[in-house]
Formats: sequence, C-alpha cells, structure tokens
Amino acid sequence: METSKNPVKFYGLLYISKKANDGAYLQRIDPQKRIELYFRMALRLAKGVHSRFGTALNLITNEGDEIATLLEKITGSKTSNFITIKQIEFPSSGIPEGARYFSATHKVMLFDYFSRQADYSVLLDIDMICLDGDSHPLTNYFENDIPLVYDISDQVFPAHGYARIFDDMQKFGQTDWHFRWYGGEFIAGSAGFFQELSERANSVLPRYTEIFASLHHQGDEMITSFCLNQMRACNSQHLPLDLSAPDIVRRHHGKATLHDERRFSRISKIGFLHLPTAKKLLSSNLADRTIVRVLSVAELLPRRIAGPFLAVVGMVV
Ligand SMILES: [Mn+2]
Repeated sequence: METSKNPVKFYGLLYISKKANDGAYLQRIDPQKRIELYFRMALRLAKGVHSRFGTALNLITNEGDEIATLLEKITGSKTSNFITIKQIEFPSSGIPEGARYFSATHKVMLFDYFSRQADYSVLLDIDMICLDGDSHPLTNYFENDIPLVYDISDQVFPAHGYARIFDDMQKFGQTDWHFRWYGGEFIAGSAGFFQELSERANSVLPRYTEIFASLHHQGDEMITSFCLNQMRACNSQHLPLDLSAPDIVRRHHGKATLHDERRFSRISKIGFLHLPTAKKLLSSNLADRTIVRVLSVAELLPRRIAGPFLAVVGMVV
C-alpha cells in the first residue's frame, strides 16, 4: 500500500453562539460560563492528543479572540504547544438557528475546509478523552489515507427506535437502505473523502433547513449519517472504515441506557473515549485516568444509583 506523506492534523470545533438554544447537556449554565467549560474540555483533549500523537489539537472557532482570552485566563499564557486556535468564516446561512445542536451542527461546514487541506484530517468532539491505548491500528489507517467513521447504530436504534429514524431518513428522499447511524465524534480522512462528504452535505442542507422541525433527530449526525449512507448505497470510492468493531472509539453514557454499555474493564484498546454526559467531569482538573476510574465505579452500581452518583461527583469536582 502506498504510504501517505501528508501529516495528520487533529481538529475540534468550538462554535460560539449565545443566542441559540444550545449545549444540550449544559443548558442551565450561563452561555459565557458554558463556553469556558467547553474550552476546558478542549484543553483536556488537546493535552491527550499532544502526549499521544505529538501534535497539537487545532480548535476551530468563529470567535478566535474570545477563545484566545480564555486560553490566557486558564493557562496564563497566550500560546500553547498543545492547542492551536483557528478562526474560520462560517457561511451565515445554512444551519437553521432554531434546530437542536445548532452550534455543533456547524461541524458539517468543516468538511469543506478539510477538503481544501493537504493533510489527513481527524475531526473530534471536544468532550472526549484521548487515552493511551494501542495507537498502532490508528496510525496505520492515518498513514494509508483510510477514511474513518464511528458506527453507533447499536446505541441509537434501540434508544430512539429504528422506525422513527427510518422515518427521518425517508424525509430526505431515500427509502431502500439498510441504513446505519454514524457518530459525529470521530470523522477522519483525506481531502477526497471530505470533498465528497462536503458536496453531499451541502446538497442536503437546504432540505434540512426546510424540514428540521419535523425530524425526530436534529443535528449534524442526522445530516452526516444520511450522506454516509448515500456513499454506501452508491459504493463510493471513499467508503470509510468503521471504528466501532475494533473498539478504538467509544461513546459512553455513564448512566442507564437502553443498549448494553460495554464494560470499562476492556478499555485497553480505546484511543478516544467520548463522554457526552460527563461534561462537568471533563471540564474539571481531574486527571483523565481518574475520570475513567469514576466512571468505572459508576458502572458497578445499580443503574438507578449510577446517574445520581455521577451527578454528585460532577457537583463536587
Ligand atoms: Mn460530544
């Protein structure tokens, strides 16, 4: 196989919007404080990425000055060798403001940015921990320019109902697939893959804006999943590899869910752990390993106790 000479670049998105109904898990927190919490999560992830892959996390935002001020406030320095702030222009139209996950949905606009980079790009959610699992498979995929996604159908279908999601998919015009659902926390590939994904997302966005209110599931995952299913249906040459089977990326809810969470005792291979419900822990000063330990304890508790336990830990850290 031909080896790519292009470097790998890691990215996260912190889109700042004080108007929109945002921050699904931090809604009761004032917007200014919420941005700081998100930035603290990005710093944690950046440190992990830097120590494991020796490169910085590029944090894309629409408000670079505001993030730079936060960086200085938190670290005491205007620059950092593990995080790089990149302000880019987002088209003003495109993502409907009333839709859920308004800020995060701007992720689909980054596909175009990645399609214009020479590098292999890895887009991560910022509420993730980069663990020191076996990095060989990942770096091998990166070096060979293999597009990567994370299939979370096994989590989403039982929780939301296959029929309901199928109904959403039909509203975009396609009906005859054994469709899959892809998580937004890990999407990676080189320019060609993102070019195709970007073109597909751009053609879907007007329809999304039209019908978002009638969708059960709003946000970037709806749009991206639709596009990736299209790519599967037409046997695209950029068909991505799914990282859920090798267990390199894992989304963990840390509380009662309808699907069976896999056990933390088998954590050794995980490179990126996504913790959407543990945002308070992620924005704390606890070490990554301590957070994993707290979540492991929560797993041993009966499900009805695990949720309150994590809420209390989140309040005291
Ligand atoms: Mn997330």
